[in-house]
Amino acid sequence: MNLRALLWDVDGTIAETERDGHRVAFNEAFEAMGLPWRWDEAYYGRLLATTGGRERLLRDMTTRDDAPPSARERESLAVALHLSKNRRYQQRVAQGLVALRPGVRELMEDASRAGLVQAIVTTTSRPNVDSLMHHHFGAKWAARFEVVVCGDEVRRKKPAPDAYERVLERLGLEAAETLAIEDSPAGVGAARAACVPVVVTPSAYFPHVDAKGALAVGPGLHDRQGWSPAPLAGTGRVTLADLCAWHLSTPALHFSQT
Ligand code: XBP
Ligand code: MG
Repeated sequence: MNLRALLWDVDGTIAETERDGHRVAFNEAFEAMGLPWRWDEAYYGRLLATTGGRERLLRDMTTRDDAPPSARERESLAVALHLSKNRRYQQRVAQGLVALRPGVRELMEDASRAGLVQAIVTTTSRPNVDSLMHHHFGAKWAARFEVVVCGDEVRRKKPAPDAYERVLERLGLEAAETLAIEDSPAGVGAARAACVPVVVTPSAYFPHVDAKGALAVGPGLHDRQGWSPAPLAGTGRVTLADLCAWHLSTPALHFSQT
C-alpha cells in the first residue's frame, strides 16, 4: 500500500522534551510546593514507563512514605503539581530551551512538499504540544497537521493503541497507509497495537529501546548512518524516499501478528 500519512509522536521524537523540559519542570514544581521530592535522570527514565505526567506523579507517590495517605488527596496534589509542571515546561519551551531534534523540520517539509498528510499522535496534554509547536513552527503550526490527537483526548494513553486508532479514524485511513515515528517502548507498543508501521529514533532516555516489530531503528533523522536496516544509498539525512522504501518493505505479517 502507498504511504499516505506520517504520524508524529511528540515527546522524545520531535524534541528531547523529557530530558530538556518535563523532568526539570517536575523538579521545579516539587520545589515550588515545598516538597523534598526530586527525580534524577535514572529514576525519571524508569518512571517514563508510566505515560502521562499526572499518572507518573501518582505512580511515584505509591513509593513515598511522605505522600498524602488518601487517594483523594493524592489526586488533588497530582493535579496541582501537574499544572505547575506544565506551566514551567511551557516557560522553558518559550525560552528556547527545548530544541527540535535535528532532521525533524526537514522531513516535515519533505512530506508537505510531497503532499503527504501529517498528524500528531501523542500522550502529552494539548497545551504542552501547542507551546512546543508554536515556538518552533509559529502561530499557524496546526495548519501543517490534518489531525492532532493528544493524551487528554483518549481513554487510555500509550502503549494502548487508542491514540493511533483515533487518528486513523479521523484521517479515514488504514493503518497500512500510514507510518509512525516514535522514540520509546510505549510509543512503539502503541503503534504496533494499532497495526501502524513504525520507524524508531530512540530518545535520550531510551537508547536501547526494544524496537521489535519496527520497520527501522536509527540514531536520528539527521543522519543516515547507523540505521538498521540501512536506508537507500547516499549521504546526509534521512529523507522521505527512505521512509517510503522502509514502508514498502512492511511485511504483510506485521499487520496480523501485532
Ligand atoms: C509522552 C508522555 C507524557 C509526557 C509529559 O509520551 O508520556 O506524559 O512525559 O506530558 P509519548 P504531560 O512521547 O509516548 O507521547 O505532563 O502533558 O502528560
Ligand atoms: Mg515519545
